[in-house]
Amino acid sequence: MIVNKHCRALLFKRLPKHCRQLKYFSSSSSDEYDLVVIGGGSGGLACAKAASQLDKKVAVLDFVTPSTQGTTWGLGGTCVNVGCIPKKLMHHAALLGQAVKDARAYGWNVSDQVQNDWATLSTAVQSHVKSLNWGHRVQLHNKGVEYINGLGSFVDAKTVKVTDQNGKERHLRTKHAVIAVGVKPYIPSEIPGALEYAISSDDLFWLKKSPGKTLMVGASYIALECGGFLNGLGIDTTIMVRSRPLRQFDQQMAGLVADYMESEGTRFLKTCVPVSIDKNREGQLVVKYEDLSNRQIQEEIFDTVMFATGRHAVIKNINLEGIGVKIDEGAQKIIGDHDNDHERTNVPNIYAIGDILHRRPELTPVAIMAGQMLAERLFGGSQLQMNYDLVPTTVFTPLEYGVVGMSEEEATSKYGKDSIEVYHAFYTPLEFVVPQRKASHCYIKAVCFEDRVLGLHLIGPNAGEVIQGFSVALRCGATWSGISRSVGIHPTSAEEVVKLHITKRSGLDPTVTGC
Ligand code: FAD
Ligand code: NA7
Repeated sequence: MIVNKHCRALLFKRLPKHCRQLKYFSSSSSDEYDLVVIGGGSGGLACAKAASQLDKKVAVLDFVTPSTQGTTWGLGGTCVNVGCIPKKLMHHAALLGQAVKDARAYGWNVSDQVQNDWATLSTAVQSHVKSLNWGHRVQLHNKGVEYINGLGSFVDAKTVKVTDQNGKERHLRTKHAVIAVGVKPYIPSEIPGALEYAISSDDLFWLKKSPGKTLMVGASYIALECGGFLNGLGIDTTIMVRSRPLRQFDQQMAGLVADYMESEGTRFLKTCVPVSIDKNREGQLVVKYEDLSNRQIQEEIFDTVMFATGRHAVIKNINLEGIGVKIDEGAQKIIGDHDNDHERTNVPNIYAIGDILHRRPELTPVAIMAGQMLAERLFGGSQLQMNYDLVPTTVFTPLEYGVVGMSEEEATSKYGKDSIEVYHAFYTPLEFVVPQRKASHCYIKAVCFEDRVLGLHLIGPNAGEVIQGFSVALRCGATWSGISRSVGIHPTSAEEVVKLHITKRSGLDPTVTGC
């Protein structure tokens, strides 16, 4: 591990006593490894730990290149530092704001002046993230993985060069290498002022001050989630949509998610794109944007502009070309699936996992499971391959959208409109009734082909919790008749799934009434 003397002493002091007695930060005696993992995020850490548990000599390299605004963070990768974890905590903070409003109707004496304090929230979120950074270090140590805080690149297929932040180099010889370098936010550099003045999700969670009036550019899940919680925290939020929201998801569900956000006060600038960003004398951002429907250019002032315009791979600096690892030129991602192994590249001892692997879902549990299964295949005699089908996910917008399986569009294009059956319902979560919250966007649909459930979609509170259970059922082969003969748990939103009985084809009103 590369740390300066001062840091080493500091870190050592903060360790629990039993750990201090061990030779905690020793570097390895020789630089020959069974496995070197480049990238200490969700996938890389999981793979490194699993390999080490199988008694292999493992090193994991992690290096955070600062964001365009100079934000940097600790060990653990995107999910821990600038992704799932801070995002879900801020989403929860916004939900609490809604809960406080609802509480009045339930008899709580709550002031009308309830406000969120960004500094308190972000400090709490950051301190949790830092505890996770530390936890990862301790876990690596306990599992015997060598952590090296340096940038990895290939010298040849069996040699990885690590460069630390002071430019000091070290060469590691390894039997196997795993590339788990993830992807980074993409900000279109052709928009004048974008790189200079705009932030990305890499910065948002680390802002010390409230972002103030915010423009969110992009309309996929990161834009909607971040825009959703900002608005829920009481921040003036505008989302700029180039084509349509959540383009990669079921479009009926996407429409409901965005409509609900709009009805709750998030402003949507539809079919618009930014043209330029400039800073005025007061330090605010002057955004020129084009309305694509009438080609008119407009101008508006914001305190913060955030781009959530996709995430791109940054792999130029690891010398894949030099060692002949094939990438998809368009996506700049690594192509796997060699020799019937999903994560194997065309170079036999080199593998890729997580977001950097071409055509795989960019999700933490996917990266973790792929990493663990790879280690078990490499060193534990397993032959099991990661199954990338039926991966569930949730968009943590103010009304959450949980999904597993196909969208209605995908099912229609694969099986034909007449062959699929869509069961659906608009339902009212019981907790919405007392505060008279609008429930017109709480919706469930199951997309079926014969007795197979191809896709299950749910919009409503705790959608992620609900869909996780159903995704297990689908993975275990649950059929539509099996689900609809299951007994519900009353009164829950999840029971509405097992109660679905109205088909779209029937044209009957799908609104649930009564118990
Ligand atoms: P990462 O976690 O990105 O880790 C890669 C690591 O490698 C990084 O630390 C990087 O700095 C390091 N690195 C890069 N190059 C080098 C190099 N040459 N040498 C050394 N180190 C290097 N997923 C979910 O499942 N649920 C969610 O709710 C969710 N929310 C998200 C919200 C946001 C805002 C974002 C941005 C992402 C979210 N994701 C979510 C996606 C999730 O974070 C990623 O899918 C996951 O982190 C991918 O893991 P990984 O191991 O492939 O890469
Ligand atoms: P996505 O899913 O790639 O979506 C990018 C969004 O940004 C999408 O709404 C795009 O609109 C929009 N976009 C892209 N470029 C521009 C420009 N130049 N101007 C305006 N709008 C633009 O990115 P996310 O960051 O949300 O998610 C990253 C990944 O994480 C995603 O691939 C998931 O699989 C996991 P469009 O729809 O193309 O018109």
